[in-house]
Amino acid sequence: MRVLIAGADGYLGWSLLLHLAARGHVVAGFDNLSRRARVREMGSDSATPIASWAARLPLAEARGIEFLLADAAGSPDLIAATVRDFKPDAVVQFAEIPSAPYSMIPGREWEVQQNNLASTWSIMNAIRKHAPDCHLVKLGTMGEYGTPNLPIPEGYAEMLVVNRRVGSVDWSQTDTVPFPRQPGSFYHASKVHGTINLALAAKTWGLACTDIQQGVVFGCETADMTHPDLLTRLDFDEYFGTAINRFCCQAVIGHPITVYGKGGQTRGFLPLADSMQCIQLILENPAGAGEHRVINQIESTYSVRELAHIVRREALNLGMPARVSHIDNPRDEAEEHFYQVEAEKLRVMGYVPSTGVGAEVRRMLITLAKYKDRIEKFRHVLVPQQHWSGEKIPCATT
Ligand code: USQ
Repeated sequence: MRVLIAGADGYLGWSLLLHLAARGHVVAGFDNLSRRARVREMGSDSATPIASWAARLPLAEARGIEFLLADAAGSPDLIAATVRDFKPDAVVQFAEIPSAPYSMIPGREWEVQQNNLASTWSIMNAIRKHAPDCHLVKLGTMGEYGTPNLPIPEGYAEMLVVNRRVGSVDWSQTDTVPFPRQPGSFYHASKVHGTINLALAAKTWGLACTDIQQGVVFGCETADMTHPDLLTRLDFDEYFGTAINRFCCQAVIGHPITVYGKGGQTRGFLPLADSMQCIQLILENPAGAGEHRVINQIESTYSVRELAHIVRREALNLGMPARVSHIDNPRDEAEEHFYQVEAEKLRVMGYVPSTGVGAEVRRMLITLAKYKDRIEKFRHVLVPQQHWSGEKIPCATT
């Protein structure tokens, strides 16, 4: 297969480039390097010492990968020309700003939405014009659904309106409709807007679209990262770091593991290697023309509190003095709630989880311990300050 990856320099993009190339696919990727710039602007860096763009070029070339500098949001003509010339069977859209906290910084809300909508828009148009049979795989998020008091299906659900009476007429009715989206940040809202555009592009232009509603990915390497130069980035600051990755970096330097609020917030999680396995399966089992296929991509669900204690346990077993601390929640979110997710489509395609969360956390702690000094240098980015209200004040321990 010929696969073009947008956002190829990021956490998932670089990993997927290596993963697909190692399995015989013809791969090209592009990126505008904005993730590197934004993390630096937030006063942090990747815990893993990733190769510079210039150093990644020959590494990619040696694996037959084409690697280009291009801004999906800002250069639609360049993206169209890239799709025209590369003739992909599939495009994977990762070229979005992935952070909920960043999207809640006053003045950055629109930057996130504009970037994320524009980048998907230029890719959709490039496919429509130059590769209408190409499969578009877009990374959405489980956070699009929010935390409803209902089981979460894969994208669409049968809805029954009951006891809807107008005068003496019973209007009770059933239909299959998109499951309600209730995003909790402007970032998550940008992903909902992307989903709506994708569904329309499938319906009206006939594009073959898969919308992945992915949970929180964790892990710092895959089997394809055979040399430290090939490592993907791993962020741990309050903006671009995510729960388990942050917890492991905290444990490695003896910083308290920061559970926000009560810690009953429950999410779907997935190791990095499994995310690669799932995307490969999705590419090898494409959506049909005109189909908007939604897939929930998680391995299992955990509360943040449970995860913090798993990281603590694994760290203590490795002799790291880890402890868990509850701090004021900077976010506006439910801290105890119902959470049940249907994630069957990938299992039907053959997804087999590769490892348990405890084993993966242990592996991460061992790898991250090598970069302890790098993480220590950025200790100050571990306690969150950015509140959903827009205020920026360090959160206190509860
Ligand atoms: N949390 C803590 N302590 C921390 C960091 C986070 O308790 O130090 C909590 C948060 O309050 C939240 C949960 O952990 O309840 C998840 O937060 P997160 O930062 O790991 O993930 P989130 O902001 O939801 O976003 C991440 C990725 C995003 C992806 C999403 C999947 O940044 O790109 O879309 O995970 S999901 O969470 O399912 O929406």
